[in-house]
Amino acid sequence: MNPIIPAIPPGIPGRVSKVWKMKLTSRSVSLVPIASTVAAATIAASLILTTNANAATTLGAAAEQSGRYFGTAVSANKLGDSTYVGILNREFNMVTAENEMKIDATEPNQNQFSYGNADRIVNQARNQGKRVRGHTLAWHSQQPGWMQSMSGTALRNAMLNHITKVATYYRGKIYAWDVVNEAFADGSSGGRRDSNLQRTGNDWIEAAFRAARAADPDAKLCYNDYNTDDWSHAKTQGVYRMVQDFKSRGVPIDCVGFQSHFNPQSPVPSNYQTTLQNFANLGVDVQITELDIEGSGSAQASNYDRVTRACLAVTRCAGITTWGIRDTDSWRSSGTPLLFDGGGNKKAAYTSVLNALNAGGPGPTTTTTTTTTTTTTTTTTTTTNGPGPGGCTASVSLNQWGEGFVATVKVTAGSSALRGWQVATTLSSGTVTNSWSANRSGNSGAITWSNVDYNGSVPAGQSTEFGFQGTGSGANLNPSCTAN
Ligand code: G2I
Repeated sequence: MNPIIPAIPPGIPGRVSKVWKMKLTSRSVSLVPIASTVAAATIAASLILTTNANAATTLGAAAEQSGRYFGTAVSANKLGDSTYVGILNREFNMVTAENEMKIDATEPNQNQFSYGNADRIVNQARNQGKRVRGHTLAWHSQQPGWMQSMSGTALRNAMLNHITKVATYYRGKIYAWDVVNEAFADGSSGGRRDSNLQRTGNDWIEAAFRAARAADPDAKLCYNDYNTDDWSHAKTQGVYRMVQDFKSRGVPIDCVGFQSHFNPQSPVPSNYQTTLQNFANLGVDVQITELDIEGSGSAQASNYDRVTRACLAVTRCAGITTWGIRDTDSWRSSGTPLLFDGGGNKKAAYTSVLNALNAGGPGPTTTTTTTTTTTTTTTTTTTTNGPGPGGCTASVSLNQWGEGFVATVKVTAGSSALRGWQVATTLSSGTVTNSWSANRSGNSGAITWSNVDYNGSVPAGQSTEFGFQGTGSGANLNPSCTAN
C-alpha cells in the first residue's frame, strides 16, 4: 500500500512542524449527482533532524525532551512492592490505572461511587509529579452487574450519570480521559461493536463526549481502541470516519488512543506512522495508550524502536504508555511484552526505546530540514436510481489525497426493504487495493459491487455502507444502485 502522507520517512528521528490551509467550495457534478462539496486541505510538513549530545537516562526524561510523556499502567495492589514503585517513580511521568477507574470499580452499585483504589494511584502519581490518564468512562466491558442488565433510556442515563460523576470527582486532576473505549467491531465491517451501550442509539459516543466535556472541561477527551494501528483495516477506517465526523460537527474530541497491543498474530504494521499521522491530520492528538509487544531480544527491541520512532515523527503524537512495568505485571505475561523483566531489570527493548527517545529530542549538533506537501480532498456525490418500491440510492464520500483515496459508499433503501443490492461505479484512473463490506467484480474501470451476507437486508428508508481504498484518483465514481 502506498503511504498516505509521504512527509516523514519512517525510521528517521525528528521533530515536525506543520502548516494547515483549509478551503471550502461547492459544485454540482454532471447529470447524475445531486450535491457535492469539496474540502481541500494543504499540508506542508517540515522535518527537522537532530542529534543529541546530552542523552537522558530515564524514559520520562527522554520523552520530555520533545515535549512528550512516557507512561505506564499501574495496579493499586502493587503499590506496596518496592521494586515496582522504584521503577515507576524513576522512569515514568504519566500513569494509567490498569483497572481501578473502570466502571465496575468506581460505581459498583448504581449511584454509589467507590474511589479508594483509584485515588491511591492518582495520589501516588500526583505526589510524584506525574500526570494521569483516566481509563475509562464508558465501555461495553467491565461493567458492574447492575449496568450489564440495563438497556435503553435507563442505561443511557446511567452512563451519562457515571461519566458526569466520575469526571467531576477527578476534575482538574486528569490529563486525558479515555471517554469511550473499544466501541468499534473487529473484522471487516468498519462499523460499531454491538453492545448494550450501542443499542441505546448510535449517538451514544457523542453523548458521552459531551457529558465528559461538561464535567471536566480542561481534560483532553480521547476515543481509545485496539486493532486500529493498520491504516488499511476497516476498523481503523471506521474510527477515522467517526473522528472526522465529530470534528466536522463540533463534537468535543481532542485525542485518539491507539492501544497498540502487538504480537506475532498482530504485528506492528508497516503503515503505523501513516495511521498516526492521518488521525493527527484530522486535528486531534494521538496517543499510544497501552503499548506492549510480545517477544524478546533484538526482535522485540527493534519493534519497540519502530513504534517509538513513529510517535516521534508525528508532531501530534503526545506520548507513549506501556501496559505495565515488568513482564510479570502484564496481562499477557507469558509473552514477555514489556520493557523490564520479572526482576525489574532493563531489557534490550528498554534500551532501544530510550535511545530512540533521545535521538528524537532536541540536540545542539546538526539540523536538517526537508519539506513536502500533500493535498486531501473530501467529495460527496449522490446518485438516485430506481424510483418507487424496490429502488435504492447510493452516495459516495471520498477522502482523496495526493496518490490515493478511501471511498465510503452509502446504500439507502427506497420505500421498500432491500433483499440484496448492487452498486456500479466507474473508476476513471485509480486501482482498488482494498475493500470492505461488499463483493467486487474487479479493481479498476467499471466495477460492480454487491452486498455481502450480512448487509444485503436493508429496511425501507435505512442505509448500509461499504468502502474501498485505492491508488490514483477516486473522483467521479458516479455510483448507481440497483435493488435485487
Ligand atoms: O485486555 C487488555 C486491555 C485492553 N484494553 C483495555 C484495557 O482496560 C485492558 O486491560 C485489561 C487489564 O490489563 C486486565 O488486568 O483489562 C482486563 C479486563 O478487561 C483486566 O483483566 C481483569 C481480569 O479479567 C479480571 O478477572 C480481574 O478481576 O483484571 C481484573 C482485576 O485484576
